[in-house]
Amino acid sequence: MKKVITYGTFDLLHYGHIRLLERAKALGDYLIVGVTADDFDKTRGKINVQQSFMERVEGVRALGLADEIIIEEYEGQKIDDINRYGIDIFAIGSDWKGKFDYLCDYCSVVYLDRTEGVSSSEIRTENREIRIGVIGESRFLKKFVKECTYVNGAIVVAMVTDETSTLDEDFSDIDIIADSFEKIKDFIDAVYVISTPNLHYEQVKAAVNAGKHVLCELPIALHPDEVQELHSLAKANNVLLVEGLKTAYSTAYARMLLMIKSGVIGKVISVDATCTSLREDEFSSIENEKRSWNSLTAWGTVAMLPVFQILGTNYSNKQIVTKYANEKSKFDIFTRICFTFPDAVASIKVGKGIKSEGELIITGTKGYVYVPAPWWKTDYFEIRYENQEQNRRYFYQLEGEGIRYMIVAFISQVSSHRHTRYIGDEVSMMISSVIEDYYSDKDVTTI
Ligand code: C2G
Repeated sequence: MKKVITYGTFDLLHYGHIRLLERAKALGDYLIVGVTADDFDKTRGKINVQQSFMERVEGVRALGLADEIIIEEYEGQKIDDINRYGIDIFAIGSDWKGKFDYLCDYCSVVYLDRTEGVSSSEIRTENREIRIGVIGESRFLKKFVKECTYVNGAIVVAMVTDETSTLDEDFSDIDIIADSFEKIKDFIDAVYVISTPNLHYEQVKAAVNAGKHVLCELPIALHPDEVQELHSLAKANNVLLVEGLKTAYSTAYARMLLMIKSGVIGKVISVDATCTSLREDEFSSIENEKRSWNSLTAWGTVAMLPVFQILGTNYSNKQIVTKYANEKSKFDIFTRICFTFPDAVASIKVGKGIKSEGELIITGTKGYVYVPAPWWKTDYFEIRYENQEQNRRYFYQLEGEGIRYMIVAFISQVSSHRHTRYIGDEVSMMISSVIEDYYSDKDVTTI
């Protein structure tokens, strides 16, 4: 009996896949199809896969061509499979020509002509092309605009900025560059907001009222009641208002939260997060400082994320210690906040204008989680115990600092019209509430 094996993601199964499987089957008597696991696809840069693993397997199974379906989970597995299943022929589409010649040592390798004119990527793009308008300062928008080019179905078609005359070539593919939202609103389905936080409320409100979906960097607004109002408004207008903060969308960060929730370090007693950077911008006036991202809005939002996601939002008291660049502008070059919860504590240390080790440590009754600097670009973490032999290390691929995953999540939520909360409303509101307290000098000591 001649055994044939082939592999693929088989997302949104189409004619090209079917023809490939038919021809692979015809090469022998028994066909094994390896369907790639979600994690394996992510590590090889395929992050836009739309269907779940089970849906993809079901698609292949329903065709009735595979005699056996297996999961492809790791690099190098093909050699293992060929040996284990006694494979005679490895077949794959011609887009992989040459890439699998190394398997010739184990079985014969056949490249089958790829079917032209059809692909999962095209289907994904056709299904859900979301036209995005971006709002904010160009230096922050650069990365977002670039990352959109890697995400099927996300196209940046418009931009709102004050810098219309000084934009560089990174923005040359954007059709409409305007100085107000009114001028772009008829050409877009959604907006991404990364303007300075004092502008978020008005901008998000305008977008939501115009029926646009919104991805807005935290804080969504400077007051928690405004955040709540915007969420209600989004609901009433039947659009999505999604909290943006790249860390929350990284696989490693999400896995770390799940592990902690499942009790691997016991009961969490303390969450300690540090995020700092030096000031890259020179402020010409207090007015400019007032309008810019200070330590608390730029870094505090990031550092508070694991605190509230792990310990919840019901802290009983907090102390904010801050050092202003200038008291009038309330631009803090350094802020430390200690939170006390009923049975745990947390501290965040953030700064724009100081430098420290940007690590995250989560202390538990059985062990602790250590995420090395820069922890907010989470791709790696360790679970450490008293007995070092039990220590575990985890690594997950992170593309585009996590921004890419945030865009993928946003696009798929918009096209399925389902709000999957990576950052809960209560976390978002609590972050705004701490920022509100800071601006109203509540629980604040200055140094
Ligand atoms: N295919 C094809 N014609 C198309 C599209 C895809 O012949 N128009 C083939 C591919 O060449 C591949 C199979 O269908 O052999 C599955 O395609 P994908 O789902 O895109 O999977 P791919 O990323 O090619 O995965 O390590 C190798 C991978 O497992 C193959």
